[in-house]
Amino acid sequence: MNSDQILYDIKHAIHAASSILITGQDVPDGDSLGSELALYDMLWQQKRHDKTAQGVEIVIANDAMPPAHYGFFPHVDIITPCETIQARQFQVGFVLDTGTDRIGAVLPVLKKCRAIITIDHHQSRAQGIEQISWIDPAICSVAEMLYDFFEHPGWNLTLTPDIAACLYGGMIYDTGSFRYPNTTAKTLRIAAKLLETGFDFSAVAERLFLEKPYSSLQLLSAVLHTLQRDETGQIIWGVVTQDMLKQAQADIEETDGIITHYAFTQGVKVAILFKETSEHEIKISFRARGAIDVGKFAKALTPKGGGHHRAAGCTLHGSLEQVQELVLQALQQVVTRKGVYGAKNVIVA
Ligand SMILES: [Mn+2]
Repeated sequence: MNSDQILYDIKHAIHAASSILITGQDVPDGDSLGSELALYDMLWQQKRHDKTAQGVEIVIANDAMPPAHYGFFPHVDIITPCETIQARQFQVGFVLDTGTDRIGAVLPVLKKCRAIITIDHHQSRAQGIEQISWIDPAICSVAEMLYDFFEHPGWNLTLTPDIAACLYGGMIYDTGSFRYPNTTAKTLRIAAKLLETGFDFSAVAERLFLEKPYSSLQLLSAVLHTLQRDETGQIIWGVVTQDMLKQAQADIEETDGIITHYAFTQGVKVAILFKETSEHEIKISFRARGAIDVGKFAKALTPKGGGHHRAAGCTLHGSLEQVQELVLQALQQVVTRKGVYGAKNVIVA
């Protein structure tokens, strides 16, 4: 089904709905959050235009509340804590920027919805319970996908500066400020349209990428001290332990973006950050340059892993040492193109 028809279907699905849930990644990133907030305003606009807004409730809820550094997004305070909606029922549920397998404690609430709609640009998320899914891995961000609603004949929407700020935040988050190869000419044309609304785009970029609490810099410094490379210099990795977080007085969310500080080291094909989220749970981020598809690699490690060709992640259980050894050995096979690990093929791009 083409996106033109899907947008009509989505409009039809929300028309009669008097309660709508919007969710996304368990811990929302810049694209997930910006897209949720933009969609919230868009749905209200459409419902008001259609005169079906009377008595309607629209709720945004994620497994975790947005990390504090996203506090600059317009109306971010409307987000509802997940605990408070557990007993609730919504008619329509949107899942943005992830699959239904990555929304944590919102899943039981979502499952009660009469219609589930996914809008996503990841390649490898589990699907199955949606009535409508619009998945396009060729598009850089869900924020960019949402812009299509503004140009669609079935929708009557006005691009406000607040919506533009949310979409712009999502787009620059997922394209590294239009530097990654997922950026297209269309991405930049959309960004230009967003800028025309007059929102303070340099403030959005500053708050997303530059401004950091002192604790984040302490943590960054500690992680850079843990960096190691394999013999070939093609794999680089760093670690975050619970002790390091305590020492830096930092939250786990403050690890966001640290990997980009070393992912572009000369000669490196894959960068990894191992994060000890609890004693036996290690969250792993991957960044790749070149042919290796870390999205496929993460999924080969564990079915819940995945992401994009160049940026992906997964969670494994075990001690930091065990998980590091397993991942590094598997990746070594891929980098040296031997290509197999254990009984299972680990994908070579
Ligand atoms: Mn995204």
